[in-house]
Amino acid sequence: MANEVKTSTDRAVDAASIALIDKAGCDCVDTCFSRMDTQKNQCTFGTKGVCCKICHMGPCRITPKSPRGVCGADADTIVARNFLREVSGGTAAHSDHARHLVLLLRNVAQGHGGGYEIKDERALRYSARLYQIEEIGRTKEAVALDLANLFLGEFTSQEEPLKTLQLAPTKRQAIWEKHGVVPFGVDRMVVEAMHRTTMGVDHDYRNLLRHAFCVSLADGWGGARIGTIASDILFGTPTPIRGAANLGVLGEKTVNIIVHGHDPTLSDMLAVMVDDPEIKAYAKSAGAEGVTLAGLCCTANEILMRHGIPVAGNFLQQELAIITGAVEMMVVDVQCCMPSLPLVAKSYHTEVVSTADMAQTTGAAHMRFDEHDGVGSAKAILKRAIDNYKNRDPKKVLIPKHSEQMVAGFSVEAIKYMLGGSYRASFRPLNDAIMQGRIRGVVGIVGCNNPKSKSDEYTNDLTTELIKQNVLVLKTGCSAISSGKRGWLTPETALQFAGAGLREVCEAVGIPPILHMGSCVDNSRLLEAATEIVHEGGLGDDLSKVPAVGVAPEWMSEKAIAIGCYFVASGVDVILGHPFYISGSENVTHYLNAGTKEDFGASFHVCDSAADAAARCLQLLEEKREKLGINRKVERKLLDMKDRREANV
Ligand code: SF4
Ligand code: MSK
Repeated sequence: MANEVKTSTDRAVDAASIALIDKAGCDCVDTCFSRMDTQKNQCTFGTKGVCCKICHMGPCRITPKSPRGVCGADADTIVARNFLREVSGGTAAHSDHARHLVLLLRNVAQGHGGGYEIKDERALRYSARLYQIEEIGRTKEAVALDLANLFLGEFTSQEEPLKTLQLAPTKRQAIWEKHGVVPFGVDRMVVEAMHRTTMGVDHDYRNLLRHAFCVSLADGWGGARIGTIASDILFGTPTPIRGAANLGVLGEKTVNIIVHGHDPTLSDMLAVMVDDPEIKAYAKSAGAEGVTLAGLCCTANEILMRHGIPVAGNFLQQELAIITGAVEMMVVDVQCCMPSLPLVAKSYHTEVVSTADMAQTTGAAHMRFDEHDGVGSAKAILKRAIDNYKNRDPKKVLIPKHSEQMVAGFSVEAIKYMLGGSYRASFRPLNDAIMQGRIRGVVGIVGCNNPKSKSDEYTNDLTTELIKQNVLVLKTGCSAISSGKRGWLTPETALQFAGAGLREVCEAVGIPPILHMGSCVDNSRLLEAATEIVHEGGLGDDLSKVPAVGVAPEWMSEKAIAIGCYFVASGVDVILGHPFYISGSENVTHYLNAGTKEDFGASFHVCDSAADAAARCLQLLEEKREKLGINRKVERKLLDMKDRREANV
């Protein structure tokens, strides 16, 4: 397989990507696709998870002939240690993102918000009540300060369980207690993971995996959830909004600026300042018709959900965006930004600008984003991009014509509102539709793309099959962008492919059968939605009973591993399009793919095709429906004469 010559149509399904992969070839520019080929056969020790370089007696690799490392660690220990470190990496990423937002919330509350404000006071007061913070009769700043301080305590708490866990159904909290996975402060959990996995500490694979689930809960029911709450307060809780997706959103005659990464702080300010008269005039004076701001990856999702800013693409399109030759600046913040971007940019006029001190790349210009002067920082970045417009070389420009309309912004609040209106906002109609069988269940499709497989193909095929089978699909991250690029995130388009029951419900309430719920951090919204379903009643008293499944078809990031773990620990089965690096340990593999079912009521499943994943989703949903007793079939009985006489027919 590795030596097969791949064409652009083997790499991606969307026409814009295909055209630009071809252009990269013509322009002699390396991309992740060509580098994937250069990597050839990837390391089998790494793939199995049996390579250890935790101490300098190693690196050690486990083989049948050398079943233990120099220190005596076996495959179980090494695989479990590596896995825990990956979960911790993902948790750290989501949670550090959240910490920045909480610090900004505190600054705003203290009156030095640098142009930021509390946009959603209702969300602030609602969240305060969730955490038993008195809000009636107090200013929003006072409430925000208490909430921000409480959130900061969620990171630093030493022996107090996370308060945010209490947002989960009580039965689930008891399961976490029983299995010893209740996390203390996020920071402590991640530090402890690093301690446990250093040489000579925790060697019991079960104990290591237990901590992996504990750390992941500090993410999903800690850092990630806090990140979403803080974003909603600062930037507004998303409501359905129209946007567009794919590289065709770039302008021929406008200054094109792409924001890429995850942090909404800078991108939200850029989204506001791009409409500033001073910036518009500056662009005109540079000979452009205006400025097109577009997003990539989850930064895109954040500003799409709140401002309708168009999405240039998902993860594997970041280099392709530069290859259009029409991007004046790519502004990167944190996470998922490839270090290759400045190398690709060398062949064009694009300037790659890093903005976070903790995330710099060789070859990129660094313009530190100062949150205390958000307006000033944003204007400086925009003006520098406009200054670069004169350097665009028309001979190098290829903007594909492809982009599709989409609707995003389905926060839990928005879904509730759509289902019940402002007076009776609730999940009741959804629960009823699931109980009646018009909707078979809910599947969350999340995560990245990965050049190991054809970009977007698995995700799109799975989505198609599920909605056909009357399954409501919730999406986040780059997976949501896949559907957007396909044009399937509007009620008009996807409904024609939905099964009759799903279509009927979606038409009645006016929602698409595929709901874009936000960024990777917003996977916490999926858990929030599942919790609403439990609280609404009729579909079990715990998350593990709800007919719901999570799928990460084309995942690549450690963050996806953390997300998968907190879904499983929450009782939601997770299907992976390709496996974790754990196959070197039968025990670890067995525990994650089966053993967790006993502990948490859910496990991981690996399905290497969309068809298999769809079949497994449906099987898991039907099993849950059976257990709930909502698959009751009306027995058809042929009446004999006696029955007829008794029935007086
Ligand atoms: Fe080798 Fe053990 Fe050191 Fe790992 S911790 S590198 S297995 S000696
Ligand atoms: S951006 S983690 S590639 S979803 Fe959230 Fe996309 Fe995956 Fe990054």
